[in-house]
Amino acid sequence: MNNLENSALLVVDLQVDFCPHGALAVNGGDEIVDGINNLISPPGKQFEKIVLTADWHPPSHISFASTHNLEPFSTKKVFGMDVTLWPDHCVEGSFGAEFHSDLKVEKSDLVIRKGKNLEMDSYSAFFENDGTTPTGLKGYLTDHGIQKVYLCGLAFDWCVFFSAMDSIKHGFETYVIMDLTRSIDAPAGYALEKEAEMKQAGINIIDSSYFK
Ligand code: VGL
Ligand code: ZN
Repeated sequence: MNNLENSALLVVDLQVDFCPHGALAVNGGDEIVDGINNLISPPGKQFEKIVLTADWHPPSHISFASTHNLEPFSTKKVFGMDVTLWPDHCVEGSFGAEFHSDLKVEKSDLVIRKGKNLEMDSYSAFFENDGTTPTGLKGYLTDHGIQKVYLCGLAFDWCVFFSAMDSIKHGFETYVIMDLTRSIDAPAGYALEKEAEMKQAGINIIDSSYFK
């Protein structure tokens, strides 16, 4: 096992709505749960901190297509910015907002809920989409001396991508565990572009075999 001192595992949005049959289902979203559980409670050395994020929106959230009477996956200018509109998903307190029932939630140190602001989405686990409103995750990690962040979860090309980009931008050595993520990939090829951007930014793309 690699040295996991000063390392945190960030499990992004492993929720019912992002798994098959969910409101914003990501292909194969449920296939990564066992592998993530193996990292959450391995027999040997463990991550210093395990953080789960939950996408958590109020009803009529600005990111919902239904709020604007538009089609899911269309875009709209909101306060001068093009935003992607989604099916209603991860509504606060709903079944779809719950973590996948097999996820070892009990082993986690912190749960960050994001996207709670009615007027602004938050793809990143660190900052809302204005890039400046903090979720508190950065403070938590630095308070605990975390230097390395390992990301997995859903979706690779949205919330994992933005979280990883913020992680490296704020000085954490950053790793994305590729086989423990899945992509929305709409339009096709989008996920590959995001992967290239991450590599360009200095993010390490690894596989869970790295921890063997
Ligand atoms: C996500 C779209 C909308 C994600 C969340 O978790 O990747 N994507 N909300
Ligand atoms: Zn969302």
